[in-house]
Amino acid sequence: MNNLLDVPTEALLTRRRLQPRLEALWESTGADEVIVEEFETRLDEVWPRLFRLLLELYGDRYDFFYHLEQILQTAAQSWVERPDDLKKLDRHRIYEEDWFRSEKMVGGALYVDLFSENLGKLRQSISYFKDLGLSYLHLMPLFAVRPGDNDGGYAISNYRSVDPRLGTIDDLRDLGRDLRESGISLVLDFVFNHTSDDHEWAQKAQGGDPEFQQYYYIYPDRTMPDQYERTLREIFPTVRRGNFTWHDGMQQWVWTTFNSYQWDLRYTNPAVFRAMLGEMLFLANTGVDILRLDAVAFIWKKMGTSCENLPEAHTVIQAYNALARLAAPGLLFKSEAIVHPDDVVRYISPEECQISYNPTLMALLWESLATRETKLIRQSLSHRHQLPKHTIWVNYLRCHDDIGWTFDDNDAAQVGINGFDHRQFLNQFYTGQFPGSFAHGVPFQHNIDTGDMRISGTMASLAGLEQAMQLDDDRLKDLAIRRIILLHGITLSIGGIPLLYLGEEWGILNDYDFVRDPAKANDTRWIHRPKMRWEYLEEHHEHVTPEDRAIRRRLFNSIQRMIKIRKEVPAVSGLNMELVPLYNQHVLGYSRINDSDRLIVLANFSDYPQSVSGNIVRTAGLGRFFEDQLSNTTYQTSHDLELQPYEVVWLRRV
Ligand code: OTU
Repeated sequence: MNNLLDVPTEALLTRRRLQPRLEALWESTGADEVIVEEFETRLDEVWPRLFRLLLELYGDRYDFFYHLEQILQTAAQSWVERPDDLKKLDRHRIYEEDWFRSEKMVGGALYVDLFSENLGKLRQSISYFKDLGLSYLHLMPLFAVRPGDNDGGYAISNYRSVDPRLGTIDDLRDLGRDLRESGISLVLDFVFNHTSDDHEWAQKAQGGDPEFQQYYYIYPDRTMPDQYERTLREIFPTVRRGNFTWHDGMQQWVWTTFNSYQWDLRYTNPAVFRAMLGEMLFLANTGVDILRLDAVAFIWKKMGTSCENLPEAHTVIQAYNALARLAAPGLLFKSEAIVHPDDVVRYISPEECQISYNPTLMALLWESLATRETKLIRQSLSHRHQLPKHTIWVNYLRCHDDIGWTFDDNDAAQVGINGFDHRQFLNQFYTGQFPGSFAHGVPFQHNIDTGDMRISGTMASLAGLEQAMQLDDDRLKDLAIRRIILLHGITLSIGGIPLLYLGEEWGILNDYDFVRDPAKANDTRWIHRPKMRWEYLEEHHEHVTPEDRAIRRRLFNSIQRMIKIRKEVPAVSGLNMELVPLYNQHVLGYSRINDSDRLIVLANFSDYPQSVSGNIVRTAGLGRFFEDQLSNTTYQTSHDLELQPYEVVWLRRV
């Protein structure tokens, strides 16, 4: 890099130097003129930013230009190979950049094998997804994995082939096409922090190939690992203490943030950046609409830091985003950062991840259920919900992972709560140890040194349905169902893409049998990854009692109905969410506005009725007469509103 030139000038000159390489590629691939022109137009636009980002990451390398060339060629090649129907979609989406922010967007997530055995059979469930109202489907990792334990698919041995038990890459392409035709976007994981220990690169590293040893963090002795450990957290402390694993074959230490067989990739090496770009764009070209960027917080390491959420992690993702704009412009990124709320939002922008999980809202909804109070969730929402334009939250209640209490301790202190003690309480509550708790959860990754713990359990078991059914108590069953509906009533209206973890619409309970499978027994998250209970859909089934069926039906019908209503309320896709001050600590209230459409949501977190003054609703902008969209009850402001235990109402003007 010539120090006398400024970055924009250097970018321009480099772009000129790269042009002949690009032209050679167009020539050799026989790309037609339109395709070439589209790419180069976008390149002119993206290049200054992309160049700056890559310069920040790799500019001090003697071979920087070589890597730039490789990276650009990978992008260009992928664009040429991108199927025509996807290119068509790209062209569409460039002009409709907010397509994913619609009130029509509702997501679902599932494991292919647990839901329907394989990809072929999953195609037959498209009518089910449509019936439920889904327009976004996240399939849990379905790629080739190592034998034995594979962290639910998150230990990938080949990003370009599907786990043969689930189907083939062509089955995936076919499914993607069918989903697209049904108006359902496909979401897949991009597990880019680590590969499995039997991935080709890891195998070559094990074979002593120095090129591939540079793909990972591998050390001959404890010197470096010990230095790093001083400032690292432990993510899976019950798997193995610390973040490094001794590899017998190599006689060396390997950085493994998660399980010992998940080897962290070394993004300080531009060859890794380039190689994973190739895998990412390959995935995009199978027909993925949204890539879920797994474990984003961990992708960059630096001695003396926590190696989480480092500025360079953002730079890597932004560079990938810029490259996606070039080679797969319709593709969106969803950030999976289950970290402190201040750090979560740093991944969210049109230039980085347009979509992000909202772990704080998720955790605080469960917190409100446990405490029956809304002060902490209100405090957090008051300054944490607003996102930049052209981005959106994914609001979920349960997923394949544990629940971690990722709220901010200052938010807690503001409302008189001690964060540390409160987490202890929540862990006690959700593992059913706190007196009066309705929850049947189990600990995940209990760290005996720090006392840290996360919670596993299905939606229904955590919300009290399991306990109520065991006690065979009708009142408790009713309360549990109301809790579940209450939570959905919020994620479906508060602003963001609501995401259902499929099975929760039937209130499926914990599966304690996971311990029988040695590949799962050490990971309690399997308790909330049960098989889909298709028998609930049937009119009669020998294993389902009429009462059980009635409970499941009530849940399914309520959720399906709320989804339908959401899609008819433009206010839920508005940019703002304003809290409505209610002077009742048990009730959460907020308003949503989109143009002239207004919605006010009130949610009672108490197991007793609560009243809210009608006048407050009027001054919050609904006028004198309004109707609850969920129950079709009409109210007027001269009267107070009586909310039933755990009732949620969606109020609109009549
Ligand atoms: C993700 O989660 C996946 O969702 C998990 O299923 C995987 O096991 C893991 O990565 C490794 O691929 O630690 O407990 O954001 O909370 O990235 C879940 C930080 C996890 C982590 C999150 C990770």
